[in-house]
Amino acid sequence: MASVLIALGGNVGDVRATFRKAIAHICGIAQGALIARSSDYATPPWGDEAQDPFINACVEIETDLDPHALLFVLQKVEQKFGRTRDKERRWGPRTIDLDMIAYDDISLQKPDLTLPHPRLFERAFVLVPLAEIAPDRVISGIPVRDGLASVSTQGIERLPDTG
Ligand code: PH2
Ligand code: MG
Ligand code: MG
Repeated sequence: MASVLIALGGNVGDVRATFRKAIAHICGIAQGALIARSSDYATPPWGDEAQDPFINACVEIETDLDPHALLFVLQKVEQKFGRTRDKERRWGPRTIDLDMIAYDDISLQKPDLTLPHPRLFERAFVLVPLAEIAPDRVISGIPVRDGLASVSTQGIERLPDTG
């Protein structure tokens, strides 16, 4: 089984409910096991500031699917929960975005998938939830906790558990 880290983000609709359902779907379709799930965080919009705040979280799953098969699953789940890529602007509002951050220690540069995620260490909204579940994981030679220490986490707030 491969250990895969996935970042979740969204700012349209009941994002926390969407996350719960999406995680269950991912594990079901990918015949994966949910190993860890971070808290949900409210995060200031990055890239395009003229939009609502996002909610972000990260999960670790184990799966036998290869990276491209898992990418296909993530895209299917995004669509199921209302993602409409053709109508979106870059960095703009979305119901759910599912990004593969790391797949074991695999490095991959394909037009549709780069592993590890190339912009991970610029994004506090990924590093904060990721450091909650995988602080010691080394990605692109950098421990996640060190990556987190080198970004500003201003405006990011952990949301209370919904039970
Ligand atoms: N996703 C984006 C653009 N900006 N900002 C935050 N805080 N969180 C996101 O997940 C996010 C974003 C497009 O994928
Ligand atoms: Mg993204
Ligand atoms: Mg994405």
